[in-house]
Amino acid sequence: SSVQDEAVGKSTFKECNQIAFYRRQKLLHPGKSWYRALLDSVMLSDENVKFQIIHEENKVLRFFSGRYLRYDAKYQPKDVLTSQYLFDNLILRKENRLFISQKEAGILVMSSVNEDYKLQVTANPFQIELQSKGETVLSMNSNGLLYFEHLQAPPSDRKPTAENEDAASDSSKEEQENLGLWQEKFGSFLDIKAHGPSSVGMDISLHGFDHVYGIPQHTEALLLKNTSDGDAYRLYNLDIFGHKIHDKIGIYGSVPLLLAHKPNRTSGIFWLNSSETLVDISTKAVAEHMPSGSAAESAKQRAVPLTDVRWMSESGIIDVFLLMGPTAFDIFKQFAQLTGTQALPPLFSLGYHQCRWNYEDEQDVKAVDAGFDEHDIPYDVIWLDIEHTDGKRYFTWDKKKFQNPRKMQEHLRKKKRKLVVIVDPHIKVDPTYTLYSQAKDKGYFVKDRNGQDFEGICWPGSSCYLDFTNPEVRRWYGDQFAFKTYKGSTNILFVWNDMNEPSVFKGAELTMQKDAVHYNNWEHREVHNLYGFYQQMATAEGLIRRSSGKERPFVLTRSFFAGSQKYGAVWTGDNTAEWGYLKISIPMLLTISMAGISFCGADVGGFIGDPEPELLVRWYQAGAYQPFFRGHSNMKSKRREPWLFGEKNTQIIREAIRERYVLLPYLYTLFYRAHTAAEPVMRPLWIEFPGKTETFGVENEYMLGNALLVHPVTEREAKAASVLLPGSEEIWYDFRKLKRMEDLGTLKIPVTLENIPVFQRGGTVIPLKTRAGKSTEWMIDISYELHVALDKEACAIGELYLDDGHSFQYLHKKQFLYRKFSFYKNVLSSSCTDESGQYHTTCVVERVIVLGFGQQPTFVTACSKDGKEKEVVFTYDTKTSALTLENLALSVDADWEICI
Ligand code: MIG
Repeated sequence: SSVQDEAVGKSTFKECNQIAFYRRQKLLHPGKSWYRALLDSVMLSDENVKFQIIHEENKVLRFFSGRYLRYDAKYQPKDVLTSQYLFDNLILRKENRLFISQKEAGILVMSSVNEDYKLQVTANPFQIELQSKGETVLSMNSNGLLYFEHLQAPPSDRKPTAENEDAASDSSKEEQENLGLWQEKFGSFLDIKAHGPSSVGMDISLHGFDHVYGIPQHTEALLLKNTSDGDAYRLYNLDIFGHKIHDKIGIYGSVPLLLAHKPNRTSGIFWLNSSETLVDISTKAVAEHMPSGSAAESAKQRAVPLTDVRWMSESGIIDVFLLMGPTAFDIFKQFAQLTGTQALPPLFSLGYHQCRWNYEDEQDVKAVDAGFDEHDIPYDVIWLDIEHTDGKRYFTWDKKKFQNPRKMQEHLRKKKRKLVVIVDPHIKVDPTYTLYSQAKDKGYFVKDRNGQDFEGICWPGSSCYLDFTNPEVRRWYGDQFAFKTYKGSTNILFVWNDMNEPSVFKGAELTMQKDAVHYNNWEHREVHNLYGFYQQMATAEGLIRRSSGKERPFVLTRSFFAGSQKYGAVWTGDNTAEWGYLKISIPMLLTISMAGISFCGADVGGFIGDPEPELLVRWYQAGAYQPFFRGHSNMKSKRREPWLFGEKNTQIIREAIRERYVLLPYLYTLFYRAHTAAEPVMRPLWIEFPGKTETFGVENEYMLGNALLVHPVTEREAKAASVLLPGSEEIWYDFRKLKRMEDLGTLKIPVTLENIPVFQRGGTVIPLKTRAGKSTEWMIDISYELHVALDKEACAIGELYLDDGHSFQYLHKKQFLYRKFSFYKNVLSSSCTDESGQYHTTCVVERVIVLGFGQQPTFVTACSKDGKEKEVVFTYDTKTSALTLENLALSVDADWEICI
């Protein structure tokens, strides 16, 4: 209707119903599938199972193979996966090799050798059911929504060119237009589909599950909501300035990984597709689903939840990974086997980052840097936004404002601090700009549908976009970071990739035309969600190469995809300085973390607007306990360095940042675990308490590792916070007062502006520094303190990971320490967790605080493994039951015991 057409013109971003492939797929209603499996065609090899399926109407045959329906001529995002041996990691693990256990009319059952898994294929309609130990976990195509548009030749009367776009006259053509098979309009934008319709889709049912999570990035709640028609979760990387809260439109980054949880099991679905994707979710109660033929089948049925997830992608293949868990930590490992683990960040990048659009010039940088020292606030990195460049030509400097960038960096280096500069993917069209002219000559830009370099407007004005999907372009781009090439750069300079959705001002939905053309002739629509992933990959690899492979890179990206964790950090983009954005940042970061990207954060203070001082304070307190910790503000926002809001607020912010620095040994250890074992650093409560249903929807607090529960205050003038301390068998301790909490469950905890509620879980040991320093590098020699929080059995266990904090020596030379601290029968012992690692440090454990220690001890001794024994000075606080052991001077890199 004309009303609708007007709406299209007015709004910049699409509603689902304005997306043609969505409308096409929605014509297919749940019911009997058109697909039938030809079970006689089954071929079972060591690595996969293959058979054919046929579409009953158009008789198109396809292969179904172990994990995917494959049509080779379509785009597959290969670089996302880290391993060639995909089959090891999927439904069909090698040790679970399948054999055909049952074959009868219309049904084929394959079992794993140990009978843990069964895969039941029903021929007509085609359906697959996955069972684990007799329990149906997942089923595919049970609603018959398997959808596959196969490549076809354009109708001869309608060659896809812009010229005949107005030619459509008869009604069938109009209908065609509405389906958007060969072209699609949005406002004044025309998308021509040179290869015609290529959409794919499928439904997957999760049996017994009504809690689902994941598929970032949206400004939405932790628990995925049921979608209604026209309101699907959208995975399409977009630059939405001032995005709204509680919206299912896609922003900046996408990870098509969904997790489902019930008390005894977590399952995952990874829908590996980099084109625009929509996800419908519907949870309902159904009669309990029993594996057919099971004895329980005839038993009385009860109502159980079922969640249907319908995936719809504009293009590509169906390449879906069913992650079997059965725990959330198993899912994280399985997903990491596919897409890699979090890169181990250089230690400095876990410190505090001070950013603004913009720090104006060298004097400004020096003054802000000095401000931190003057006010005795630790920080590690100062950032330069786009204004530092010569006319938004990245890799250059504004010669007036930054006359001597090297000198400025030498100044920062002496202060043991770093610099991060922004490097965006759009390249100013300017023949005198070497980067542009080289890329142009080499043909490194994305092309438009007519084969010319795609031109869009961005910060520099008319711009071209590097084609990062091309490995040669990535190589060349990475080489631009070489010290020789990037004039004025030094090895304390690191990089921020922004605008890489990519953002194109005046483009359809402010991004690149889908019919733009990349490397190997792939259309942009195929790779859209990977554009930022590839830029960050190129940048990170470039930074590694500039150090001849020695140093860890740091690259922050705004746009991301599955696997981006391998290349650095992400942040949540342009949030607003309002309380609601602080609040939503928690589920947003938790969702990103569950999707494999541990190194994430939100702009502290809120990017757009001016936070009231109280909000800024609360945001610092939250950010201090989140993985990536950066204060940032918009060009139009007032200055907001931490000391600009009066003595009291400065004091509180200083304290929050110091707490962060003191906590770094623990945080760094968590990152090592994220790096080696794919455990998210920031985790929703339910992951730590998978059996406790009351935790499943909690999104106003979270766990940092397994030991700390953090409850940011997100309300103005809060006098109390309603905190859930989960687990009936747990003991929780106030992290600052060191006092055991009397009660469990949901508690009203009084709060002041001074800090936010943080609790340590009984049974854990947290390594800390005894005090903060000016930056991480100033803290290398500062001694350690252990917080040993006892559980019901008066036991505790924890770890410390340590290395040089910046190089790859931990990997190549095994130069690291991985220590374990355990408290058992009144003995605290320090031992080695990984004998293969060695790293010498003169650092000592200075102090140990045992929380929840039953009674005043009479005598405490410390003995090192070489037999030296000494008496330990201690104090015991009867009010809190905290036992403090002082002046220990026990080597961090040696075994020892403290006997109480
Ligand atoms: O549209 O480079 O999200 O952090 O300061 C604004 C300027 C472009 C968006 C980023 C923001 C950054 C800003 N950029």
